[in-house]
Amino acid sequence: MILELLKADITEIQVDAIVNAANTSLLGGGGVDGAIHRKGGNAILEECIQIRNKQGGCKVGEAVITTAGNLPSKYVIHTVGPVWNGDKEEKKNLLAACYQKSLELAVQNKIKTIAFPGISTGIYRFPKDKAAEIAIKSVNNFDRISEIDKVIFVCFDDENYQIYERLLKRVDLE
Ligand code: AR6
Repeated sequence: MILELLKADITEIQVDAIVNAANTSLLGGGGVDGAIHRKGGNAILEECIQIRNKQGGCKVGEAVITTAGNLPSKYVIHTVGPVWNGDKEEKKNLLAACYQKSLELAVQNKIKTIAFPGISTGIYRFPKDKAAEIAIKSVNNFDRISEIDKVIFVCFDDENYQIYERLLKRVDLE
């Protein structure tokens, strides 16, 4: 598995699946969620509504999959990150679960290349350094990671990019 770091808009990345930092409603919102629904078009929202009708949205720490509409990727994996408040240990575990559940869905759908944004590090205010550490560890610890060819961490802001750059050089996170 190759780990890559990019400073980019995730809606422009050509991979099998991009991951969306969604909310429990699955109906879209701001941040990366807004960008994905805007550029991906109505097909994504329609599939999200179908999932909502079937299972009532998506819980924090869980993930669901749709096709990617007009985006260059094939799929969008929507996961719901935790809001950074209350029990911080619980929130860290929930963020790790977002990466784990997204990767499980990827493997189930034979996805070989996947791009993650910094889940919860925007509107949900999770500290970026802690979130990046959890993201890297969760990917490295995923038990079926050998079935994935490439994981890309896509950073939108300089701060996140620099944090990932520093952490990815550290061997003790592997
Ligand atoms: N490409 C890549 N990363 C992006 C992009 C983009 N186009 N746009 C933003 N980011 P956020 P959250 C980064 O707020 O904190 C929504 O309203 C951004 O810099 O999108 O999980 C949902 O509906 C940040 O590092 O997601 C939820 O209600 C990261 O993506 C709520 O926000 C995540 O920021 C979720 O909040």
